[in-house]
Amino acid sequence: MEQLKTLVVEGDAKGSETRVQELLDQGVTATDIMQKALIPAMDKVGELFQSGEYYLPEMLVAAKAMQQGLKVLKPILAQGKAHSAGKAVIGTVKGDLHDIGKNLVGISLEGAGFEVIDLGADVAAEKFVVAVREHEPKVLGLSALLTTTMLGMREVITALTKAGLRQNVKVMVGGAPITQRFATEIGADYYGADSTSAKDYARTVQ
Ligand code: B1M
Repeated sequence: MEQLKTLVVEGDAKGSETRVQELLDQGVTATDIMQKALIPAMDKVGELFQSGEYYLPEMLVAAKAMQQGLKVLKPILAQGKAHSAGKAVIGTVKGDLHDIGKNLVGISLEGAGFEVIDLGADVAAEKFVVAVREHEPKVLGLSALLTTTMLGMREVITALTKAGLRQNVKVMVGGAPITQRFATEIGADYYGADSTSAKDYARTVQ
C-alpha cells in the first residue's frame, strides 16, 4: 500500500495502474486500496502543494496517477448495477476543475444501481437546471473542492427554485471544504462526507 501511495504522489501513472492490479491479485479489497492508499496519496499531494514543495504540474500528474489506479478499481467498485435505482445527476460546480471525488461518488452511485448522468466539472448552474428538467433524477449531487467555488452550490439551488424544480429533486453536496453547517445554510437536503455516505443517502430517496 505504501508503495502505491508513493507511486501516486510521484505521479507514476503506469506504476500506479500496475500496483493496484498487484494488490487486487494479492486479495486486497478495492475499498482498502482506495481508503488506505489512493485517497491518502492525494492528501499528501495537497500537503506538499500547500508547503510549496509541489506546484500545479506535480499536482496534475499525481491526479492522473490516481485516476489511472481508479480505472482498474472502477469495474469492481461499480459492481451490482443489475437493477435501476433511479437516476442521479452529478457534477462539480462552476469554476472548479476538481473531479476525482465527484467521480468516486458517481462510481458508488452506479454500484448502488443508479443511472448516473455525469455533467463533468466546471458546470454552470443553468446546466444543472436543464439536466434536472430533462432527466428528472431522484438526486442531484454537487461537488466543490475550492472555498472560492463552493458558493456556486447555493447558485444551483437558487436556480432550481426559480425554475420551479426544487421540490422535484433531492440535492446532496460534498467536497473537502463543505460542512453540514454550510449544506444546511444553502438549503441542501444532504451533506455527504464521502462517496459511500452519499450513495447511502441516495438509496433512501423515494
Ligand atoms: Co487543487 N486544490 N487546485 N488541484 N487540489 C486542493 C483542493 C487544495 C486543498 C490543495 C491545497 O492547497 N492543500 C487547494 C484548495 C484550497 C482552498 O480552496 N481552500 C487547491 C487549489 C488551491 C487549487 C488551484 C487553485 C491551484 C492553482 O491554480 N494555484 C487549482 C484550481 C483549479 C480549478 O479548479 N479552477 C487547483 C488545481 C488542481 C488540479 C487540476 C491540478 C488537480 C485536480 C485534478 C482533478 O480533479 N482532475 C488538483 C488536486 C489533485 C488537488 C488535491 C491535491 C487533491 C484533490 C482530490 O482529488 N482528492 C487537493 C488537496 C486535497 O484535497 N487534500 C487540492 C481526493 C478526492 C477523492 O477527495 O475530492 O475531497 P475529494 O472527495 C472526497 C470527499 O470530499 C467526498 O467524497 C470523496 C471521498 O469519498 N466528496 C463528496 C466529494 N464530492 C462529493 C459530493 C458528494 C458527496 C461527497 O455529494 C454529491
